[in-house]
Amino acid sequence: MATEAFEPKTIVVTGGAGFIGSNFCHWVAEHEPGVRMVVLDKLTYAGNPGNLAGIPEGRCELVVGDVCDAELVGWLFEHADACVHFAAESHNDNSIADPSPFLETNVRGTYVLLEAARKHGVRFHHVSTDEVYGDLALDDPARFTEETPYRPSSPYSSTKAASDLLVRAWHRTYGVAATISNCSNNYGPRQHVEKFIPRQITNVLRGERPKLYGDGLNMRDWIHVDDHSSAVWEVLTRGRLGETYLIGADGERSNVDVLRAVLECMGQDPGAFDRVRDRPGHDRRYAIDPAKIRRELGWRPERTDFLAGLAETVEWYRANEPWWAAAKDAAEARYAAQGQ
Ligand code: NAD
Ligand code: TDX
Repeated sequence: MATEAFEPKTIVVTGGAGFIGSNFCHWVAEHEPGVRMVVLDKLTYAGNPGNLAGIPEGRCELVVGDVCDAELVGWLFEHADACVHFAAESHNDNSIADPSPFLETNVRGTYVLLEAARKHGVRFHHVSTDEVYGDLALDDPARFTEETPYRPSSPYSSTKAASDLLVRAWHRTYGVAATISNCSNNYGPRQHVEKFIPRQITNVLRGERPKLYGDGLNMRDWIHVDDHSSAVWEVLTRGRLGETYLIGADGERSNVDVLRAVLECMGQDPGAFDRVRDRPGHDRRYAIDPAKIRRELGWRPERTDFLAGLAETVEWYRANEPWWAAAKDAAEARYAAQGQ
């Protein structure tokens, strides 16, 4: 059963200027009034300081820096009691084009943070992905559980798997007070336009046709980012040390169904998309069995109406073109170079 609640006062949030990290900071600012956040973010192409706008003064400070910078990390950990580690290179297609920053940030960065957590006695929550378990066949009745063997497919997911294994080893060998969560595909506001749902929404907003990889029958298990935030908070504060918790919201859908839903939501013909070159090694299906986090921590997703969440997300991108316009040009230039 869950240990006594841990009540952090100051949390280092790595990658807090990215999609999920910034939504987590907004969630904590709203739900946990006694907590102060220090965001450590390198502001890569995926980080945007504007993502933290609107969080009240004094609740969240941004430190621009690299999780691989041991001196900086050590200094921040001296003044914190917990770290929630979101920072990563997070996009599969980029990892296929150039794996090197994935090794550096996802593996070495996690190592640097773990060493600092060990030295300073900081509680460490590692945010990971269901992709470490590889993929399932479309007709497989199984879903991933905490016992599923690791079988990552892409440079991205293999570096996330490596980082998970480091966390497990640092807990067992050095007693670092660590937990891990592996979540399914997130959607919601502030997601980078390189990712599937925002890429298609912004294509339609620009009068361009959405792009579907391969046959589009690949399944992803969608969760609203706010539900991911509440689950991470539960694991950080009430999870058992050394344990892994899978986070999912029973949201399996094929890519082609999601794409048709985006088009319909935006008043377009649901067949108005292009099929493009498939992703090399493209995982077929991800699916999470969230029984453990529900049973042990009583966590439940609240944003389970996918079409309502999608409609809100479309409205967010419609209202925030200045946020995404430049990133869109750069992402589409990368896709064009890859034939996608
Ligand atoms: P993102 O790419 O939107 O954001 C990553 C953030 O990390 C950016 O702000 C970037 O500037 C920062 N960053 C990158 N390298 C850094 C470094 N060396 N030092 C400091 N900061 C650095 O990613 P996201 O989609 O928000 O994902 C966040 C985390 O959640 C990742 O660990 C990812 O593996 C995991 N995850 C994502 C999903 C998903 O659906 N997006 C699902 C499950 C798990
Ligand atoms: O233009 C596209 N067309 C398309 O068909 C893009 C960008 C993607 N796709 C497909 C590929 C995937 O099957 O859509 C699906 C979702 O793609 P991504 O948004 O790139 O996500 P995915 O590869 O599933 O990984 C995501 O979920 C797990 C996150 O990017 C990871 O960080 C997270 O770990």
